[in-house]
Amino acid sequence: MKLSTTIDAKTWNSPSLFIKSLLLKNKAILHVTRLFSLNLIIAKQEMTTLFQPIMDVQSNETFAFEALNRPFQTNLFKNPDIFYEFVGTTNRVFLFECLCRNLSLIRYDARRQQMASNKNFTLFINIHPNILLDKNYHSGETLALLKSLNIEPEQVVFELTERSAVIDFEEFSRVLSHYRAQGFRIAVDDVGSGYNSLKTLIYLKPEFIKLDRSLIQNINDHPAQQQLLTVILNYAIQSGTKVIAEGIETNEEYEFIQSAGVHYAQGYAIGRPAEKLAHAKSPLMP
Ligand SMILES: [Ca+2]
Repeated sequence: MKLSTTIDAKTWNSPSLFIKSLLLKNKAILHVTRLFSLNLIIAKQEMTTLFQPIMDVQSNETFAFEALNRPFQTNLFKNPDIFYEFVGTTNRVFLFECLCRNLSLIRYDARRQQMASNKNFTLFINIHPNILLDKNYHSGETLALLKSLNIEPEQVVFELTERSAVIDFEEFSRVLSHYRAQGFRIAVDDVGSGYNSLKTLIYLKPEFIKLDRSLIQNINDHPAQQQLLTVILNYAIQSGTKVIAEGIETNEEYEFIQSAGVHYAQGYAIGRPAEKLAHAKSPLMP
């Protein structure tokens, strides 16, 4: 974004043009300040990594953790969504994603060493679909890091959000098969929140479907959400895909998805994101 420092005569004489030009200037200043802040965050690795448990609904055991990377508190980004949206508009996406992936793996390894039972859980890592398409990402860097941490690729699931548009599905599914050949698995995130869910699922054939919170919220009271869940579950069962219900916050939601046959659950009622690896707990257990 180019930052102009002069205001011409025409703009001075028109109040609305003047205000518009001031707003544009403020926007440009905010962008540059945020970019500076992002560069610092990357350089100093100022990110906290939290782990939220995912529970096997049938056995009530912790099945996996999702790694969530959050920037240290900063006034420039009110919440992580605003931060991540901003990162997506910059040319630092690749660098930033690589940092987050490395932090997630290294910190996961450190935390599991601290557990009494050093169990090898599955680890879900959020990743921007475009990163997997980037030629530079094809290097064996991830595999080398995993090897040094003694984590098998089979334990890692790349979680792709469908909010980021996948334009060329055929090219993308070819790239995914490259990662699958190395042992990685794929989850599609936020299913049920957008319009391209079914297309995404059919082309990408993920091993896991993560149902969006908007589909789960008060599902016990909403027949339309229940019907959509049935459609997705039937598809999942036929295609050998496992379904994870995200955003479980009440006992009623949990009971409903359990009796519907959903495989896994995640949400505040099961376990909040935490710096340590804290086990999932069924909300129905005392
Ligand atoms: Ca996610």
